[in-house]
Amino acid sequence: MATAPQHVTLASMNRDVAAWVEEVAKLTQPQKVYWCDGSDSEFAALKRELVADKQLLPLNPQSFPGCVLSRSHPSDVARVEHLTFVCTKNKEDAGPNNHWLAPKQAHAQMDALFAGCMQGRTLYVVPYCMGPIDSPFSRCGVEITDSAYVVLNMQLMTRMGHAALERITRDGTFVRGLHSTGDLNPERRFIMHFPEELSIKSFGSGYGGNALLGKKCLALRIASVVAKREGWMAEHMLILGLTSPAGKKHYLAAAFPSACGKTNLAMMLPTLPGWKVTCLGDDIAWIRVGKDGRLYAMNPETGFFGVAPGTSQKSNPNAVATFARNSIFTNVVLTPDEDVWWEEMGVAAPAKGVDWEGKEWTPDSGRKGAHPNSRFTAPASQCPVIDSDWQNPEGVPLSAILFGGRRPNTIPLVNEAFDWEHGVFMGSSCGSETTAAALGQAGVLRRDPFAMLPFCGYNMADYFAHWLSFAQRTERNKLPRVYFVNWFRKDAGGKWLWPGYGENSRVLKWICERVEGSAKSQRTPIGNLPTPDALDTSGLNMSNGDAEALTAVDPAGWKKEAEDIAAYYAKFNGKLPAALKNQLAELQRRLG
Ligand code: O2Y
Ligand code: MN
Repeated sequence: MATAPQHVTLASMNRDVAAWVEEVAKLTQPQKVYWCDGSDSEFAALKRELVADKQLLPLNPQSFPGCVLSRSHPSDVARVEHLTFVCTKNKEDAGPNNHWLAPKQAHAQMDALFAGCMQGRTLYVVPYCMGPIDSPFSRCGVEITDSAYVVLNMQLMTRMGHAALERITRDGTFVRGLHSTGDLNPERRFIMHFPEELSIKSFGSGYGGNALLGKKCLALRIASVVAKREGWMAEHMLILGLTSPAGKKHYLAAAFPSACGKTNLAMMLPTLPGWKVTCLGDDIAWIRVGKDGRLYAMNPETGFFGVAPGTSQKSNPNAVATFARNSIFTNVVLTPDEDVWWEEMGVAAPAKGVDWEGKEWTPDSGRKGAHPNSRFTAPASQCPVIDSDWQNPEGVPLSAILFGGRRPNTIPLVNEAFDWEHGVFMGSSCGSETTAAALGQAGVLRRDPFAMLPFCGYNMADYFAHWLSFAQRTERNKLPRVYFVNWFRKDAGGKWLWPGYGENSRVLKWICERVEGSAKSQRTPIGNLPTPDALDTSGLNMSNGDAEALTAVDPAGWKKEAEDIAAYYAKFNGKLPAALKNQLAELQRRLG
């Protein structure tokens, strides 16, 4: 059969997108349809338009050149897990980890909301590519949205516009993402995923993960399903490069639940002399077996959507340099000098300012100026320690995978898995204790396997099995070593045992030396822990008692931990892989 000339194939592919746009326009009835080309001039013009319309506020061009401030609706400030659904034909496929609706019912419910919702508004067509345009491992989507703020954020966070549309035409497929802010009524807010159709419908929110459909919706929930089918992994992980004083470089990926410092670790400034961290990504990693049998990781995003409060010159100097220009700030304080400010920014609070809700604010007003989930959106290319391979179409080979969480007791500073299965067990038991600020109830342990609980687009028991399957997809000695880290241990009096931030380089050093076979460890019932002298604590002034508490096994705490994991596993109703049940039984046996 003769193949069609190139231009005909291109036109027909564009017609696929155009036909869908036409169908959506018929339903939503916008005043205008605008196709985004992704150019710098388009970005600048859109920003000017929003500033003229007072939807965005320009910041001081001397201190924050090219930056703007946005304020979201006060009811629309974070992801909404209770309103996020995975819509599969069989409920079992979505699993106990997802809210579920039958696709037919979900479409009917969403289409009723979308009917006529864009009247008087512009419908923006945003073609985008997650991953480098020239990488065979990238995946594309088209987001239709009526929010210009979303368009600007998508421009920073993805490869968006003309090149992406060309790639879609070459691929012959794309994920359809339909988004409208609607009337921002929380009663009419839903984020629905249709992994079997490769589509997403999001209504009623203009914020972050709910509205930037390339991020959590495509790159994690939809991609995790595609990855399972195709034999790769879509993970909630940062990727970093670590270079030793001797010039040896290793790449690490790390999964921590939200609010456990992924962005800080991803671009950390090591305190250990001669060690260097370079950043490839702070939130999402797509991982696959490379030609040499090692696991290769790629960041599908092009920007950072980081939490502002707590980000300071001390906690994350590289983030501060990254968002210094061409960035979007959302829900932070505006100072009288047209600078931005937030709590724990490491800068004195202004005597007065305008808070995240647009109200006059003073530091003694008794309320926070910035919303705790306020954000900066900044281009990854501006990060002073961006890795030279961050856009490598093949990704980078991983030497180690880290899991972690906020665990004030029991869990040691660092623990090495005995083998891949034990590493998968560690990932499956990942969890974090809530802080008072987060949920109003401090000290509650929320299990968040692989930090993917809100993002796994299918049954988590099948996801565990998928992770285990990598021991059969390549040679075991090619797999990365697996570690569990915990920067958040406290002593009985509630004092932090570990300084964290740049000092975490001491733990990364031990991990690299383990990978190279030079660091010492002791085999314990819970894993391989550093021997007391193996961890470099020079200059920390740490007491022997504290150092020991960080790297010792607490048998009573671990027995309780094992019971808690067993209770969590019970949620999977007999679908849990036998290998994980064995891991738990073995842990209990070793603990006696
Ligand atoms: O609250 C939101 O919508 C953003 S959530 C988010 C943003 C960037 C990176 N990670 C997360 C997350 O919740 O894991
Ligand atoms: Mn995240």
